Amino acid sequence: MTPPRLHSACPHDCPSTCALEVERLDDHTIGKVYGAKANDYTAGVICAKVSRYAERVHHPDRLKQPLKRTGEKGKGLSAFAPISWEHALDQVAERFISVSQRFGSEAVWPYFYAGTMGLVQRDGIERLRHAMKYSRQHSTFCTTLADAGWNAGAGAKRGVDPREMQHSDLIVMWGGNPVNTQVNVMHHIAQAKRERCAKLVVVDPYRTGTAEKAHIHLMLRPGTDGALACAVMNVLFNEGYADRDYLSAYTDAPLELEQHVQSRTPAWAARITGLAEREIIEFARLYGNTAKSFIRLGYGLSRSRNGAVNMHAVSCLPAITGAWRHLGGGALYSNAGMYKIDQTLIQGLDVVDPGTRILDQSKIGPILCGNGEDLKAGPPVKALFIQNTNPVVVAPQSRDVLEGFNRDDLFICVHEQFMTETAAMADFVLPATTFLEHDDMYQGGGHTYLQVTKKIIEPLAEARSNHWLLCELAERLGAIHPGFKMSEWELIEDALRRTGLPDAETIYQNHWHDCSLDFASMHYLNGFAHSDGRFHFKPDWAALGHDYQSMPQYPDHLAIIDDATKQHPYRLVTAPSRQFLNTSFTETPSSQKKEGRPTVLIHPKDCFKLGIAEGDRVQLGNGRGEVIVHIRSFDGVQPGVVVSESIWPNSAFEGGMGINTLTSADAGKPNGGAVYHDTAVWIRPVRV
Ligand SMILES: Nc1nc2c(c(=O)[nH]1)N[C@H]1C(S)=C(S)[C@@H](COP(=O)(O)OP(=O)(O)OC[C@H]3O[C@@H](n4cnc5c(=O)[nH]c(N)nc54)[C@H](O)[C@@H]3O)O[C@H]1N2
Ligand SMILES: Nc1nc2c(c(=O)[nH]1)N[C@H]1C(S)=C(S)[C@@H](COP(=O)(O)OP(=O)(O)OC[C@H]3O[C@@H](n4cnc5c(=O)[nH]c(N)nc54)[C@H](O)[C@@H]3O)O[C@H]1N2
Ligand code: SF4
Ligand SMILES: [Mo]
Repeated sequence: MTPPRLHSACPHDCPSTCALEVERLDDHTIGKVYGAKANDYTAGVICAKVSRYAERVHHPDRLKQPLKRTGEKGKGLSAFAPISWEHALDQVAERFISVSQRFGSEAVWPYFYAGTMGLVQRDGIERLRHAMKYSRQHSTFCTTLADAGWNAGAGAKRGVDPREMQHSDLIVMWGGNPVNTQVNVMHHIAQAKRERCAKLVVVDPYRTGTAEKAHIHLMLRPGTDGALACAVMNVLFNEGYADRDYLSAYTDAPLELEQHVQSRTPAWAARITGLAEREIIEFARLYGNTAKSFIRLGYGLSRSRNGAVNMHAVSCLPAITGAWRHLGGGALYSNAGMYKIDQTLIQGLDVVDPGTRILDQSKIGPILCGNGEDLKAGPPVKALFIQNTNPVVVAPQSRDVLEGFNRDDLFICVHEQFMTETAAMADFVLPATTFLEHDDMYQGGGHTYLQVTKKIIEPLAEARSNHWLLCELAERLGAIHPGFKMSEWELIEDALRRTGLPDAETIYQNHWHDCSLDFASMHYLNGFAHSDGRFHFKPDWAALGHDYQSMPQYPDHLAIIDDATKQHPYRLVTAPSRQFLNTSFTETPSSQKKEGRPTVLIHPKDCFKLGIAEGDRVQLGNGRGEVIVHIRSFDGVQPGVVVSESIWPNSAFEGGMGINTLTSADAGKPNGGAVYHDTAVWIRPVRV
């Protein structure tokens, strides 16, 4: 008998938020996981790592019971002893209370990210924070720079429906690598190629799996997309590709922009990007000649100090050619701003104290090391409560992060599915459910569907959901909010009701709800989302963040990146690997095996210069530290640029320091944001 397939949604931090069908073998066991064929975005395509999810959810290393540390930090399971939930909860709550009493409530910092994208399980921690006046979090790992750059021009975080790609004649994948990071985009691209002979252009510093499938690969130096985009604008204006009617109807300052980009010639951009002038002109003409051109923006171009400027510059292109007018034309960065789910009860937005300080997530290293500026003149952080993230590995400036986590006076509680390197530093480690073991709802940034899911199997052993844990802690801490008395399902129902969407059971029964807007709105044909209804070539950066002073008035190359120098001659990109999802799946043997080992891709000319060959070990370093990796000689990158696919656990590296030892906690402009692909390093051979 074939096992029943139940509907679910992938909870991982991936724009695809695939609609899933999960084989249920019994109350505790799943079989294979499939992409839902009936969903016209997922279209039956999901990544390999999630199709073998049984390997992760039934992994022998899943955490099964609450643990209290009895041995050294960082040693893993052997340094912990089991404890009952009752005792663990009481002791954790007692510590939060005593820390608050001694140092003020802001000395407790609930810290989270998007290990699950479920709105209830991911964001519920905000309710505890706000109810207790704990320090707030500026969530800067991922979207902050891209959001600022996109919103600067278009004014709202939404774009063209990705299903329109099948009507596009040109798809430009700019700063994203969907073969690794959202594989079903490739399905839609393949369809457009097959049915319309659509062309694919990829803009990426290295020859990714996506770039291998492209007609044109613009292999630029990282952090230089603003220059490339300006030169494309120069050609569009000067060779007659600008849609003058569209510009005057829909944009703020087209004549000024045209004037401004006159000096941003292809030759100028060639010097900055390392591309040939001819390549830039050829791409600009192709783009200018194609009405139905779809720019799919990834995050890669935003993960630099100047990332928001780069993002904004690229987003100007369809506003010059008027591509927005056409079916299959325009641009998409994310549709997350389209759903507008009212999360008042989930996040406790009704009890926010605007006086509590906000700490930058990406600066967790400097913050824990007591850097006054980053602490915003408040008390030191004395207690961390962590859900859905693994900062010891993923946050920049690992040396500081580790120094901070090693503080004897810092109390740490981590709620996790696995003994991550962050959990291994904790005083208490509490076992968490997976998406298959709890209810939630999900909105897809890379598409237009909202999904509501129910648990498919029973929680493993004593694993409990984020929501359950928050309610238990709230009771012991005296946190008052109606959300702590509701079930996950009731919170979902409340949010949907407030938003004016169909009820939870209806969406669950239908598997998903399409939240796309009408064609005119998705294409901003009724105006862009600024008060003047126009696309802004001249962004109001001051409205988007406090650090705007040195930002350019028009799209440009903002030369504030960690550029190569004599001391640090190589530019390092730490792009996502295919088999890991951030650090999730680093625990599954099949993913480990396919990824091999921490590696850096180096151009053959640089290998020659350094006197190294395929398989050798090198040390990469800068002022923040050093790491040791194996090399692969690879000609799909410019000399002077190196790429290390991430994010391996620190322990996978010889010497135990991982790739984020090298990345900086500097905040991108204007509103912060981590700069993971903006790092200059030196390289030295490791001689045996
Ligand atoms: N060098 C480098 N560093 C990077 C990046 C890069 O490109 N290069 N990318 C950055 C980006 S974009 C991001 S978003 C961050 C992400 O970094 P993380 O937030 O650490 O990423 P994840 O692996 O998605 O999730 C973290 C953990 O959440 C746990 N988890 C999942 N579901 C649940 C749940 O329901 N409850 C609980 N309690 N835990 C759960 C998982 O077991 C996992 O260990 O990394 C950043 N770091
Ligand atoms: N398999 C897998 N899937 C994932 C993840 C993962 O780690 N592994 N992470 C998930 C998360 S949290 C996120 S946010 C998304 C991220 O998904 P993407 O947007 O695809 O990822 P990025 O980290 O932005 O890197 C994408 C590409 O940008 C390129 N890039 C780096 N710097 C620049 C630049 O300056 N300009 C340009 N044009 N390109 C540049 C990199 O080389 C890389 O190929 O993927 C999600 N999906
Ligand atoms: S592609 Fe992304 S959303 Fe889809 S199954 Fe894989 S990780 Fe999940
Ligand atoms: Mo991310």
